[in-house]
Amino acid sequence: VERVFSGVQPTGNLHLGNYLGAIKRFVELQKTHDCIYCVVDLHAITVWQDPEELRRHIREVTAAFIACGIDPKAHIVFNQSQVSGHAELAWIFNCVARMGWLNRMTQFKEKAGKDRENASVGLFAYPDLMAADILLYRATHVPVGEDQKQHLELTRDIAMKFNNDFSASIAANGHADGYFPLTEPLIAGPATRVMSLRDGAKKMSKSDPSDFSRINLTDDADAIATKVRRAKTDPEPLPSEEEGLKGRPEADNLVGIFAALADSSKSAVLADYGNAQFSTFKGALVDLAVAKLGPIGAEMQRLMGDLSAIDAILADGAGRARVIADETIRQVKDIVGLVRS
Ligand code: AQP
Repeated sequence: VERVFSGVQPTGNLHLGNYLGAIKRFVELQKTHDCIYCVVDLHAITVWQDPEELRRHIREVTAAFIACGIDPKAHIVFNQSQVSGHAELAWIFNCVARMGWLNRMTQFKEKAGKDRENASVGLFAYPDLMAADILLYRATHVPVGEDQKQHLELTRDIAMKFNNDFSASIAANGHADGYFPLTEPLIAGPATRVMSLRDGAKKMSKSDPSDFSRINLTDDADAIATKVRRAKTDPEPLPSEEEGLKGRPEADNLVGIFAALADSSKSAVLADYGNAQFSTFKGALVDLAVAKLGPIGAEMQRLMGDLSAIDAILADGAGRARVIADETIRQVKDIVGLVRS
C-alpha cells in the first residue's frame, strides 16, 4: 500500500511557497493515497519559539490544512509532539546516521549561519527527526518543495543503513527484507521552489524579515494586490516561450506561480501572456491569486474562531497516528534488541 506522509512547521506565516510547493499537493494526493499530514511542532522548537505564539501557530497550520481541502476524517491530521514515537525513533536514527552525513546538510548551514557553535543540537539533528517522522509510518511517498530534497535523500540513507545493520535481526523477527521502505520524494509541477517577490535568487520563506517578500495565506485582497504590483521584475515584456525565462529569475518565478495557481504549465501561461507587459500580467496574477487564496484565508479565520474544534481534530488524528506508530516502535525495539514488556 502506498502511503503519503508530509509535515509543515508551525513557525509563523504560511505563504504561497508552502501552499504551492506542499499543501496544494497534499490535497491532490488524498484522491489516490492514504495520507498522514503532520504539524511538526518538535521541528519548530529547534529554534526558540515563544510558547503562546507556538500554540497559536500549531492551530493555524491545522486550520490551513483544513481550509485548503484536507479531509481530517478520511486521512490523518495531527501534531507531532502528541505521538511519542517520533522522538523515540529519532533517537534510534541519531545512532544510525553518521556525523559526516549531517555535516553535509545545506539547510543546517543556512539556518545556523556563521554562529554554528551556538546552534541547538536539535537543529543539527533535525534531518534524523524528519526521517523518523516519515519512516515511523513506513511512508512510501513524501510531497515536499525542492528545498527538502537533500533531507529526503538522507532519509533513504538512514533506511538503507538500518536495513543493512540489522538485516539478520529483521529476518529473525519475521519481516521481509528491507524493513523500512526507500521513500520517494514527490517534487513536481511549476512551483517546487517559489522565490521571494523581492529577490529572485532567494526562496520565499516564513522567516524573511520583509513581509513584501511573500504572499501569506491570510493576506487579504489589498495586501495581495500591493505585494504582486511591487514584486521585482525586469524591464522586458514576457517571452512567448519557456526558454526565454532563462536568466530572468523574477519573471520565471511569477510565471511559475501563475501556472501553479491556474493548474496549468509555464508554457501554457506564456502562450497567453507572451509579449505582454508586466503591468498586464501582474493584474491577471492578482485576480487569480485573490480568487484562489481569498476563500482559504477566510476559512482559516473562521476555523480559528473555534480552537476547541481544532484541538479535537488534532487529538483524533494523534490517536489514529499512534496506532500505526506504536506498532512500528514495538517492531523496531525488537529488531534493535531493546527489551520491552
Ligand atoms: N519557497 C518555497 N517554495 C516551494 N515549497 C516551499 N516550502 C517551503 N518554502 C517553499 C515547502 O513547504 C513545506 C513546509 O515547509 P516548512 O514550514 O516545514 O519548512 P521550511 O522549508 O523551512 O519553510 P520556510 O517557509 O522556508 O520557513 P523558514 O523561513 O522558517 O525556513 C515543505 O515541503 C517545504 O519544502
